[in-house]
Amino acid sequence: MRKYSVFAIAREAMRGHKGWEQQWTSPEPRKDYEVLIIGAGGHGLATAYYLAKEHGITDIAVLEKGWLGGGNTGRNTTIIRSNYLYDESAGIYNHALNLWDGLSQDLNYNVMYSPRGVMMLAHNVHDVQVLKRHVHANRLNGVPNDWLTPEEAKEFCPPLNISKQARYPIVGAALQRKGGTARHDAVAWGYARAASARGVHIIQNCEVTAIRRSSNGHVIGVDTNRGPIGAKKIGVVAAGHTSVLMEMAGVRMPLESYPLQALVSEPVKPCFPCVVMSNTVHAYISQSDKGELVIGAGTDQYISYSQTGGLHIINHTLDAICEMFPMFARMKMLRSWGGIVDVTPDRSPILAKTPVPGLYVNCGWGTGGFKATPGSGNVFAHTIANDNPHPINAPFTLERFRTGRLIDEAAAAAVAH
Ligand code: FAD
Ligand code: PYC
Repeated sequence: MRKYSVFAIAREAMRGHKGWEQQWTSPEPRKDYEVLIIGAGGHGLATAYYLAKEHGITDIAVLEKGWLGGGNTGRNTTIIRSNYLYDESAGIYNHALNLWDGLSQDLNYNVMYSPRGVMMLAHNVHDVQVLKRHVHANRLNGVPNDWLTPEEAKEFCPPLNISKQARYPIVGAALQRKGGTARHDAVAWGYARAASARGVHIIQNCEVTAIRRSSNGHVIGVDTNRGPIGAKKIGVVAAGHTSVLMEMAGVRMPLESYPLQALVSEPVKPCFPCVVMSNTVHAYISQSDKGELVIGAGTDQYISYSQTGGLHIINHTLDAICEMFPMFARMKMLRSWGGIVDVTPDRSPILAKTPVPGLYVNCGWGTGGFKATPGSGNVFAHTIANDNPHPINAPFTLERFRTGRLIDEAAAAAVAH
């Protein structure tokens, strides 16, 4: 694979950009692989990349029913932070944050990670207590998080309305300065390109319709709309459709799938310097490098596999945005869309072996898995390669819903509560 560099850009500029290669190859599926990953979202592609890079396993196919990155990876509002409550979460989300730091260099692909600060607003005494508890817990785990007065919050984010007459008054805020955003498509494309360069097969338009097992229960492969494909190990990384796939192997998952929506405005000049989230009123906002305001809502209140949500949900979010940032009241919204998020009872993910030998699952990221993409792929690759979890994902088992050893992140999961 040719390296992207300033010299490559200059060379291509001189010859009309005719020499660029395909970013990843699209091979026909082989009969058998050592590892199959189901789902070419960020987590599945990152898993394949780290399997190849860190564990020397390159006989891998990533099977995707649609197009690469077309699931939640390409539909999210790209917020990155690690300000969760429990030690286990600090472990995994900080592992991801550390990897975001050098990801563009590692992949030789600009993922546009922008640590511009994520500020979470408190509107009432309960919010203050919850957010301060998070600030203290984060600091104990070495995760810098600052408590701000309303005036300090406004200084950090000038468009914020801190009037005491506001319908949602701001009474304080928690600020993780190292939080921010990255370009979601670039994350999927960067991992796909780097995995493909190491020999991984990325097979799009290939829907898995069955998971096949031998008489002793071990996985032996899958059926797809492009024929059967054999494998020694299978990783299911299918976000909102995880339950459907796991059912094919006879495993019932503790997951509910909900629509979650987002929308973008017409582009405007840079005016919004950070990311702001208000969990109480279900609204979050940042500005993309193109200038669009990127706005997200809460989950719909009903379970569904339809990638669209209720209009009243985004209406409520826009009401809240206009209340908190009155200067946006006359902006026009350009596009809205939905994704299907996979929510666990404790709002923490599952990255684990399963009761089926050779079958592994990475799911339950719900409304908040984009931020975890590099860390999740990294430790899930370890789990598949060693048939044993990495110490960082060891607590995120499937069994915890039987034993009761939950990691309850409902408050930190922000929109998934
Ligand atoms: P996906 O990207 O969904 O990939 C799973 C893939 O599996 C899909 O491409 C799908 O087509 C494929 N698949 C499913 N079934 C099959 C099958 N039978 N055969 C083959 N392939 C199959 N997280 C954050 O951290 N920050 C945010 O700001 C944020 N905002 C969000 C906003 C919205 C509107 C949504 C919907 C989500 C948001 N999230 C956010 C959550 C985040 O997007 C997800 O947790 C994350 O992208 C999940 O990545 P993934 O790779 O596991 O899943
Ligand atoms: O988990 O940070 C998050 C998030 C923001 C918007 C949706 N999820």
